[in-house]
Amino acid sequence: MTQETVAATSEAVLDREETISRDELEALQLSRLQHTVAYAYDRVPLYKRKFDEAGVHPTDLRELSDLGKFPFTTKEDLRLEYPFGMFAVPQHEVARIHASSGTTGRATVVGYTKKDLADWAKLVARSLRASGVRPGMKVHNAYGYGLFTGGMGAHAGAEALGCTVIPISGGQTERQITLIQDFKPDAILATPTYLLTIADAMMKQGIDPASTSLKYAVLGAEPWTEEMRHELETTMNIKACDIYGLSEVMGPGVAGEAVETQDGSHIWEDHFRPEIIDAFDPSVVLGDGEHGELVFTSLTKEALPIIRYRTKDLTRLLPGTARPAHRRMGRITGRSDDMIILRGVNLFPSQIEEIALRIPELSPHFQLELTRPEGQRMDQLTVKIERRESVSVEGVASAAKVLQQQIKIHVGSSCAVDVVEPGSLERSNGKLRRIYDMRPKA
Ligand code: DLL
Repeated sequence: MTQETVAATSEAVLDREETISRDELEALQLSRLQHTVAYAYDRVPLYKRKFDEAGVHPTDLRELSDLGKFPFTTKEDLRLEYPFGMFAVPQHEVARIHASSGTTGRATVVGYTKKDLADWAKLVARSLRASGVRPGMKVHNAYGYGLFTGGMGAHAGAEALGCTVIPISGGQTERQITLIQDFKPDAILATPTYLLTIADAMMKQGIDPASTSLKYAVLGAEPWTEEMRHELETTMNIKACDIYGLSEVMGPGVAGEAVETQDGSHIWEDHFRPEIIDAFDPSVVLGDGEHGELVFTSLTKEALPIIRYRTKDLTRLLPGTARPAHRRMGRITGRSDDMIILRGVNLFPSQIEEIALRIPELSPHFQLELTRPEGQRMDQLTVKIERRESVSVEGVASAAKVLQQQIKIHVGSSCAVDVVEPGSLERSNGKLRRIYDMRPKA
């Protein structure tokens, strides 16, 4: 059978939990939740202490809404319990460890039992399948391998689905292109900005990115917009879907997007119970459709059960579509700690991406610089953005003005726009840094 027939003929066989009713799913959530809070209380001293301090006991969880009585867990808790204080199983039962890079403080360490790894692989497989990937396909995995959960998490999921995995990791862009040309993968897994780097490098080599064998991309690990989806889909002639996750909750595959609807990632609610809270008043749990901070409780994890983890990701919950029982998450606007407050106006890099990509002369390569000019009390935002290769230097003067005006209209803040030469801004190998804060430290 050729690759084309694999893609065209194999109908997706869904997990039973993907097709159950909302009532059945909520009953499953309740029993798993009751088990998880009791398990965490009995096995992790931090949870026992926090529950006791808040005056709640696992037996208080009688219905799903009772979860709101339980205390939150934060990244700070994981840091304070560094390295293994939050593990609920003895070390010999921990089959794998991952960790955050720790560039902004102590690393956060997470662990998995063999069963956790199997569940994780199943959920990544489910996400990839939802996004169009099928058993038998070749999958080029450009998420970084190592302590970051992206590479190995995506790898195990693609293997579990029955794909042929090409474990290239992030970086070495020239080599990525050679292997895409030679191995002819059907799908690519990468951060959206790294896929952009690859497409860009192809064009520089005179290769049309739309001419490769790639048909699907499953992208995540950083915020991206509908405009970026459109950019990547048209440049590369692919279908691009979202995959979401975070190491503290599991890794990639907490939620995944269906290729037939492309309307946001379905949260796999048989394994995670999501809530949206008011980021400024966390005691308020918001209803579906309302914007706020996403909070997760794990329902099946053994090594690191996580209760009401504050992700800092800002989004909203929407009803399920392609998988009706599982709610979707809206696109992540940004993280509450990535929000720029510029002269009283809140701003996220994704808003700039959305606006810039609607201006044909401007490329998706941009960065935001925050400065406080000498002797001034006001902060200054400069959007540095590359012009498209096809547009002349003279042709971009008006585009810069349009960007400035559109930011003023849609975001409400004044900024400077500096259109720079193609290829002059830093490219990503994984998660791209968009914000450069050069303001003097207080
Ligand atoms: O980035 C896990 C992952 C790997 C997800 C590969 C998808 C693909 P962390 O390094 O712990 O884990 O970073 C988690 O990245 O809280 C979000 O802020 C952001 N993030 C992850 N996926 C998305 C997405 C991995 N699809 C943090 N859209 C999260 C927007 C995302 N932001």
